[in-house]
Amino acid sequence: MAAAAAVNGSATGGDAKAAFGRIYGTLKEELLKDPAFEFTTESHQWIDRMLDYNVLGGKLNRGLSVVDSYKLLKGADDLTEEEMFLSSTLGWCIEWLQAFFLVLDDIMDDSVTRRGQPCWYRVPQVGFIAVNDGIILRNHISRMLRLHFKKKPYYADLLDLFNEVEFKTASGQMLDLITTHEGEKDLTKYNIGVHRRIVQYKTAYYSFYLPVACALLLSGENLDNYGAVENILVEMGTYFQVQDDYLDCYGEPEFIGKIGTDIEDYKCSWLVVQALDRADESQKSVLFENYGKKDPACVEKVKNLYKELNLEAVFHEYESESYKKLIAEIEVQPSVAVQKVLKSFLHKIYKRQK
Ligand code: GPP
Ligand code: MG
Ligand code: MG
Ligand code: MG
Repeated sequence: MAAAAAVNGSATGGDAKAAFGRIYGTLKEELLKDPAFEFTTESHQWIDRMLDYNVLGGKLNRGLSVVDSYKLLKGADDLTEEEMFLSSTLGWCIEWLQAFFLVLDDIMDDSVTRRGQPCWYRVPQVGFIAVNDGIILRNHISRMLRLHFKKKPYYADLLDLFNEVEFKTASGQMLDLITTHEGEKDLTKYNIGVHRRIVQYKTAYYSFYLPVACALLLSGENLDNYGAVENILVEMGTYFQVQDDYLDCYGEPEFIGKIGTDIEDYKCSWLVVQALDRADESQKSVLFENYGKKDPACVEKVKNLYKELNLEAVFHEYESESYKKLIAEIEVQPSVAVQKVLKSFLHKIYKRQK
């Protein structure tokens, strides 16, 4: 494979993150030479800048997890150059998917910053072109899969996996958005069941199930045999989105790279659900009057109520309970390699600060 030969250095040992990073350069170069499109200088520069701006700058947890999971399933730290290239390419496909979702999510959530810089649609000269860039990012995934996996026996399963996960995510995003719709705004509808449904679909499948499912397909496994693993990963993803909801309010914007908007956006956040559960009548009326308003004084009143209800402590309790439950579920899995994959993923996110 031409591209595999272009990977610098050995894929075995060494700095896995650096090797993963080098493969980004190879994939970008291939996309910028895509024979299906005749690039002008301007379009070449646009895509180059758009990719660096939106695909890079994150934690790369999802992408690197494909490589890590594949190594654990194989039971060896040493991958051949081709295995390293293919697992990294699938990892980057997930990072591209994440970039696609984030570019569009930031428009829908009216967000300001992402990964420490203005959201792409807020960059002068970008604006609504960001919508088309999102579509391009999504199509790049199909291009990369076609170029590197078309001859593989699991190609159809890979395409099906990405399609299914994308559908679930867009459906979760729809649930997230329609609960906040003008005319539908009703805090009494928010409860832990509604929250769970939203986050399971909008976050858990693409962030947790997808990386492990990619590693399983690459290892020649049939995903139909991994229903229990899927359930655990969806649980883990639910916990991850609760952390995201917590950090939206309590994370330092300079540190997490984004400014929270959940209170202003009337989101069915885990925090508001916990507040509704614990509030007395007068505290509830503070929520009804102030939740979902852009006015910073209203946002402050909601945050003060969260403090009064001690939601930080409620979250820390939830966090350690979730961890214990997940570990218990993982430890009854029959395959030790699968247990390692799941534990490694959990340890990447437990008590994360960003
Ligand atoms: C995270 O929600 C969910 C997504 C990024 C999925 C978006 C799906 C689309 C089909 C566009 P979030 O709004 O809480 O994330 P963040 O806090 O990072 O903005
Ligand atoms: Mg958002
Ligand atoms: Mg959102
Ligand atoms: Mg969020």
